[in-house]
Amino acid sequence: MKLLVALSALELLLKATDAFTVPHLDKTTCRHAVHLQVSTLDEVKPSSVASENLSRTGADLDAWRRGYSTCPKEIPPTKLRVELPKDFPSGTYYRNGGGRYEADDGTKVLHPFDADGMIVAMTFDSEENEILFRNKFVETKGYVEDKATGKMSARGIFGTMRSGGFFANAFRTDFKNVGNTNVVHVGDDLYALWEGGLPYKLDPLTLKNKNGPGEMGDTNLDGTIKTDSFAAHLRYDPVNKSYVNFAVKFDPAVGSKITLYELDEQSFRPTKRNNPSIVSPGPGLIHDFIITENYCIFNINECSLSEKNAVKALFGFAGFSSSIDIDNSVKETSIVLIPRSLFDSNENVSDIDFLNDDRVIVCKVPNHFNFHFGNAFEDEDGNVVFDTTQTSEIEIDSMSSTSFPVWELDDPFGLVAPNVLVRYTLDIKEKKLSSDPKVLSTQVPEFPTIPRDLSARKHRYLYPVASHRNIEASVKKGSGPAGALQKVDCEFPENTETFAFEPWEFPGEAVFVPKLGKDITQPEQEDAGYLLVHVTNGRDKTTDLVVFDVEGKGGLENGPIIRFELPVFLPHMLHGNFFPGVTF
Ligand SMILES: *[C@@H]1O[C@H](CO)[C@@H](O)[C@H](O)[C@H]1NC(C)=O
Ligand SMILES: *[C@@H]1O[C@H](CO)[C@@H](O)[C@H](O)[C@H]1NC(C)=O
Ligand SMILES: *[C@H]1O[C@@H](CO)[C@H](O)[C@@H](O)[C@@H]1NC(C)=O
Ligand SMILES: [Fe+2]
Repeated sequence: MKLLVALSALELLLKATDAFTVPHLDKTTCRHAVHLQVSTLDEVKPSSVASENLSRTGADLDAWRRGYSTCPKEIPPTKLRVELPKDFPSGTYYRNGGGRYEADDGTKVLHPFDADGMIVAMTFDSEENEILFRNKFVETKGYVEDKATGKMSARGIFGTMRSGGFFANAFRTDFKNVGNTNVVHVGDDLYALWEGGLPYKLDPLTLKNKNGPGEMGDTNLDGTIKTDSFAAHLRYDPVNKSYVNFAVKFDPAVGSKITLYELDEQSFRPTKRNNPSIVSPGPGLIHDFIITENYCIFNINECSLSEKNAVKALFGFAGFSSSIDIDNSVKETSIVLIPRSLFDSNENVSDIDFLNDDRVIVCKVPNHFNFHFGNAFEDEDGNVVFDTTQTSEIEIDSMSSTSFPVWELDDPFGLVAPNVLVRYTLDIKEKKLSSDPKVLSTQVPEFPTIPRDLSARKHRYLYPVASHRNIEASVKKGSGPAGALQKVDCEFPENTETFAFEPWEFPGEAVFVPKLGKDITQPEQEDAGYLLVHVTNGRDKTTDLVVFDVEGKGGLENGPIIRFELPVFLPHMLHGNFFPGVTF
């Protein structure tokens, strides 16, 4: 359940109310000695996990389950002494993710995506060999209310219930904006993003709400965001120095409407005259997208509204996310390419019926489902190339629960089809695949990271998390949590490197930090950087920061160059980014 579902479930079920009358680490050899004021690197204890108690991907699932535990404390900005490589740039690594798994009255969060957001920030200073560490829960309206009342004040989209049982939940569709999915630093501000609502504006140093007291800090950016939500997956355009993002809204009468935004990277205000939008029939399950120089690209699956589950959800017997049915039986899915020129068009670019409007390119490709894309670019021949972590099918229903946390299932990964990383090359003139999809990794890849400055440009390497060990590619069902990192060579996949952690260790999404003095946009220097990752140890309830030097062949497989225990345990987290130059 490390996957992320994107749906505009708020709108979905508000409308549904109308629609239904009823209501590895061999003891790391660190090239750089680590001195911490907080703790030292412990000896890695011998494995206590019998092979019979490991999942098919080699994970200790009991340890994985304990990774979904509340972060025990907030640490104010605190200096750690860590010897850093001299070419490690100054800057701040921010990450967001669910941090709180029960209310004070004991009411549990039932799905990881319903947990209150928490930001962890690490500001690197390689001259002083210091890291400024801090972590804080995102002070959303719901979080503040929960803290004040001791209760779970609102339902979560994935099944978490308000305190008070059945009568406190039936017909409640006012969800908590948990602000838990991504975090971006813009100008002098930090924004916590959650796709079901507006961003929260935070102080980049203290991580407190920027507005207040009294105001919560959720913002539509002075009217910039015209929808009541804003996706958590903005994409960076390093050439035009802008962010492109989208919002999805579902209305049963119209379908799903996807609205596009292009914002300046410094001001976070529009750079273009329009906010193009497209409409598609049926509810959308759209969490992520990608851009190239000329296109915004979505994968739009055939979905329908599950009436049965929507009614159950209204009564509090199901999570709202279960109301979307993905049709796993269809043969094709639509890759939809929206020209970025529409942002500047003089035409009406609102509510474009993408299936019947020749301004939008639709390529049918074999059906698959993906939460996350790696990257996209236009190649020398004018093809659009993109990489995606996909599955053959997905069951949203099985991913939501209203009675116990999903991670407590006996076999939580049993029903999940394992991910593969696949490259698609599209001939956009012919509106079809120009070659067969190419499989790049079968080791259950997820969170495919690329260097920020290669976004929308041609890339060779991707850095996803992967399972502890590789599994047979032919297997239809039975996945596993993240237990390794990969450096995937998209041109020569046989050169892909993998570093596996211990069965009880679970890496989150990695970030790539380019080395000072290197230009990663030059093909021969593309991998000249460090890979940073938080590794959650669910056996000991500790979290380490682990750094790899991935430049050159064998860089990743040589193991970490820095590894130390953070001052606080961090549960499994979601998305983050490194912002060079952000110091305090
Ligand atoms: C496997 O896990 C179960 C349940 O936690 C435990 O009772 C059992 O002793 C474990 N088996 C081994 C060989 O460690
Ligand atoms: C990016 O900037 C270039 C140069 O200013 C401009 O020609 C191009 O249209 C811009 N691209 C987009 C998608 O805005
Ligand atoms: C643009 O105009 C609006 C009304 O202002 C209509 O509702 C849209 O359907 C129309 N969009 C297109 C693509 O013609
Ligand atoms: Fe995501």
